[in-house]
Amino acid sequence: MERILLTGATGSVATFLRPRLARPDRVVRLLDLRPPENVTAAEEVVLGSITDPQLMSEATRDVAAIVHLGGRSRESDARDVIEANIYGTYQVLEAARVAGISRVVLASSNHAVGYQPRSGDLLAGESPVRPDSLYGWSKAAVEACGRLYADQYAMDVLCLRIGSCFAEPFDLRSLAMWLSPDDCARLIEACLAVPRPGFRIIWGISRNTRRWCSLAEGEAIGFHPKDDAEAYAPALIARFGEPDWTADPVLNRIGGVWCAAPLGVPF
Ligand code: 15L
Repeated sequence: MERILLTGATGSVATFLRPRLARPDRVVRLLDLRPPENVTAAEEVVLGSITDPQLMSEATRDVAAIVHLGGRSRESDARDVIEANIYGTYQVLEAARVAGISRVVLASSNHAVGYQPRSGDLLAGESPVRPDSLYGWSKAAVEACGRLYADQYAMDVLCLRIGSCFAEPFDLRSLAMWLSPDDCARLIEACLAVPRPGFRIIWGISRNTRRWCSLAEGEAIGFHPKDDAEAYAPALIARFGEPDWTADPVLNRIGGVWCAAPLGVPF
């Protein structure tokens, strides 16, 4: 029986993933500050903070791999993102090392490179960090900490620059950045299955016709997304108008509206 530790288990991405990660030969251990709902017989619950080393040592017992989605998922003040995302990810990686867990999947974000202008070329998975927010900076630090553990301890650390993971695309930007819940699960399964990947940075987006980011790094580990936001384009364009990908300040950078928001202010 394979046991996977899923942090941030009550968050929206984990909620999409839980039923999709269920396998007859797998137990998913759910870690969160708040109790998850509708826990199945194939799930276990650990309540507490990823920043608590004692709790992390219990949570990582008999675990084969960690999918780390916990921490802040939006802009917040500096102390908050440093504690939850940077220190929290360090504790996850350190607990993994101590427990002998060699595979960790880290939720990074498109906001680690949010200031990258959209161009004709698809943005590579490992494009240089260019955060658009304190949150984006914390995700750049998450990636750097993952690289440190991969280099120093030969761990397999896969950082996912997740786009917009929602049930459906909901605005013009998400025609490019959508990650469907099914493709998100495909991405996690590929990260868990690929033999000895070392350190990777991979875009978490679907096979969107209007995508700005490369799928090559994902395909290299066996992630073959199937969904395409284009199916929603007619309705979204009817609602919001034809996208202007070059002049519109929300649409000409990867991070969209996050680039124009004040730093450290939750929105
Ligand atoms: C993220 O990183 C956030 O966690 C999520 O809430 C969305 O805002 C997403 O990026 C996005 O860019 O749509």
